[in-house]
Amino acid sequence: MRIFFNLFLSRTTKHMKRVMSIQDISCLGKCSLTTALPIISAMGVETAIVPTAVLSTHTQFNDFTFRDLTDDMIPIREHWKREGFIFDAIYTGYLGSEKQIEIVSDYFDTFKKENNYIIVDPAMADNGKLYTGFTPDFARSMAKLCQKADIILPNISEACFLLGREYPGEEANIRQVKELLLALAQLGAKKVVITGVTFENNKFGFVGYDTESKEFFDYYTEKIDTTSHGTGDVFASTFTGALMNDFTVYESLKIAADYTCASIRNTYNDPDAVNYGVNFESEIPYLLKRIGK
Ligand code: PXL
Repeated sequence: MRIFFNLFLSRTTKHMKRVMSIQDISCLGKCSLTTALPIISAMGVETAIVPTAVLSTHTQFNDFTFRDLTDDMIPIREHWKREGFIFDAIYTGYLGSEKQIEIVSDYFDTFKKENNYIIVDPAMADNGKLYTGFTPDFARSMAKLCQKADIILPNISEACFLLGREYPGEEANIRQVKELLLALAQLGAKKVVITGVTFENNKFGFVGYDTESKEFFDYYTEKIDTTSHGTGDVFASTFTGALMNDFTVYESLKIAADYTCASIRNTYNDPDAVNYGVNFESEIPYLLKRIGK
């Protein structure tokens, strides 16, 4: 009877996936871990976190505080290794220093498995400019980290800094974007995706390249005429959550694009919206419907 019951259970309940997310906590500002945790958890996926720093706000504000947690990163890894924890994905975002990138690279070596995903969002630049505190050397270290990823998710600015290239502007044409993708593929990740690209006819979306099939892929949503912070983190978190819900990489990217667009639209239509992040919270019911939950 017990065996029968267990067999029945194993067919009806799927094992809960576990993601490790390594990035900072910006206490106020709706980005990095305060975006990844709610989105991935809402999608039904356990989210273990490695906080790399605690900031009073993200770095688009003036006078933010910054407590560096580098010294905690190695002991956390060692403890998790001793416990034998297994992760279905490791998703990294904003990292505070070259030293932290080195430690994250060791996390990848420790926790990489045959069938888990390493997702690197090299969150470090926007509109052709590196975020406060970052240097071209930091971007070069980030490029080395990308080598170990299954999927990288830079925007156009980040792609250019990873490659040490001139920034062509957010309205780069498709030929320029494809050329950037082929150069990014040389860094070593299996799939490379440039997010937040804008083309004529109000198109806004992503273009990617799969180094195994040697194929490009893309997808666009409506372009909403506003500037928004934190959308890269909403996109990467949703992508990770969708992948953990067994959608393909391409489907997961489309779900991420649709939810990011819905969050931007909601913010645009909200007269009381804050300008330091998007209303992703209000669109969580839409996201769950979109993934069939
Ligand atoms: O959303 C990217 C991000 C994450 N973390 C911190 C940031 C930013 C963007 O500015 O400053 C601390």
